[in-house]
Amino acid sequence: MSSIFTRIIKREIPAVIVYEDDLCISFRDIDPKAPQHILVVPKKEIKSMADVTEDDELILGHLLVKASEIAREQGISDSGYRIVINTNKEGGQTVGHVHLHLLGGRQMEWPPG
Ligand code: DGP
Repeated sequence: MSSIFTRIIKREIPAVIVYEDDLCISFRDIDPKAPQHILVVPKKEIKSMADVTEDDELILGHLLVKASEIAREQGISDSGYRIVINTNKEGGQTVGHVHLHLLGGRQMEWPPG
């Protein structure tokens, strides 16, 4: 069974897509936790950061580079933003397909909840 994010990649489920290339897709989170809340998702269906191997080095680096570019395009680069990767149950992960949250447009707090 494909993950919900793979279904977005295949256009089986609609999403507000902000970027896409051969390795990743980026779209607005359906339940935003900040004025800007964008997900950056590898097209390879890696379940979680706990499942990453050395083969994923290029993909994971790519996600971070694209998140930086998207933040610049969305105008939150200078003001600042947070990148989050929730991992497994105690990490708060709810979708079993690695994704990076790009959050911005408001002051972030530390420590996170
Ligand atoms: P996480 O809890 O870290 O696994 O984050 C999953 C995020 O995915 C959560 O913030 C809500 C978002 N999400 C779940 N289903 C959909 C969907 O169908 N479309 C979009 N755009 N976002 C989704």
